[in-house]
Amino acid sequence: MPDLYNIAVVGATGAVGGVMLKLLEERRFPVASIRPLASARSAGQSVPFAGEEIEVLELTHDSFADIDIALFSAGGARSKEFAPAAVEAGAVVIDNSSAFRMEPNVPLVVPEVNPGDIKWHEGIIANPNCSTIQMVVALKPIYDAVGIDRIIVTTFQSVSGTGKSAMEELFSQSEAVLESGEIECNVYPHQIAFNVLPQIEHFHDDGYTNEEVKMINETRKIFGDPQLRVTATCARVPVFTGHSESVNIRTTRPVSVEEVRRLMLSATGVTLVDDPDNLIYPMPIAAAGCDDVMVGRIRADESGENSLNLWVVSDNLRKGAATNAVQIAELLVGTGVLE
Ligand code: 25A
Ligand code: L14
Repeated sequence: MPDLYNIAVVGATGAVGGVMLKLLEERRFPVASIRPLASARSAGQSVPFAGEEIEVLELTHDSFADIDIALFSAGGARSKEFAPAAVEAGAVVIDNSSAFRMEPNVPLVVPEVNPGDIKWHEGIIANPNCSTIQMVVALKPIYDAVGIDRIIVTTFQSVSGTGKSAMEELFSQSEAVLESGEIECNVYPHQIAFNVLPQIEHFHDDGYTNEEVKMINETRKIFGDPQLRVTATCARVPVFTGHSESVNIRTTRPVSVEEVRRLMLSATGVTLVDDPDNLIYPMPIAAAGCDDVMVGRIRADESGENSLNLWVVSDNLRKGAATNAVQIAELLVGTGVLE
């Protein structure tokens, strides 16, 4: 096994790709070389890495010679087209898009929850949806210690999940509202500034949005529990970074709020932020820039048997995307699965 690895970042000029580069540096990943890849539009620009400016190259089928690990975050269509070429060239792909997540031969991994699943990869490991990741990190300790048989989740998702263009849209619409200017909608179907949209991605025939369907299916796959009852409502809110979630669970045996708090305190990747007397609870502006998932507002739901409510917040560009992908790369390297 080499000591240092050649890493490609596909979508290096995007919102998630930029954080991936930052995290490889921040977490001192054993990097031999970095190859930032993006569309022809961005080729020739440079991105910062470890005090240097590295030139962005155009993504082609020949981009992956000598690459050990390729981190993809340029949308599903690019992953479908280029991930097979990366695998063919001998790289392991960690894919942040939804392209391969539900493929039976592709592990869908959250290191705090199902690290062992990376072992059966055949070249591609999928990084789950941002909203799914933060929810399963928070629920894993309860799932293991107590058992969960039903999850009802409502999300309040920031615009950075859609990419830089959506962040620009929230900014320019906010300015337009405050200055009585013209509102332009290019990324979302309706105004997002000073509004809430109960739609993330397209609608399926049953009335659920694609984001809701992904949360349901991915949660079952990550827990390895196809019978788990899950329902989701996903909404977009005018927040730049950090997704919030109201999570209601029914456990398989009674559990006290105190016991859940203890589980959260000892869980990896979770910070308990739950002090209502001092008005302390998780919020996106506090979670942005952190790798942990913040959990608070833990309380019994007396309307149902063995039921609880939690409020879960995390930085969607970090744990929801780039941090999780880099942690998968660390697992690959640390456990020798790369060989
Ligand atoms: O297809 P999906 O799966 O639904 O994903 C859609 C988008 O969601 C983001 C990501 O946006 C993706 O493009 N995304 C995906 N998974 C995510 C996750 N888990 C996620 N976001 C959060 N969590 P993004 O803005 O973060 O990243 C876009 C990156 O993809 C590169 N890219 C796009 N097309 C490409 C390509 N790379 C190679 N080949 C292609 N054909 C893109 O690079 C960026 O790195 P870029 O060079 O195309 O864009 C550089 C800058 O240009 C701006 N821009 C984007 N589109 C246009 C544009 N400018 C002009 N015209 C455009 N049409 C952007 O601001 C970008 O930063
Ligand atoms: O990775 O917030 O499946 O618009 C697709 C929708 C990422 C977030 C995924 C959004 C998501 C994105």
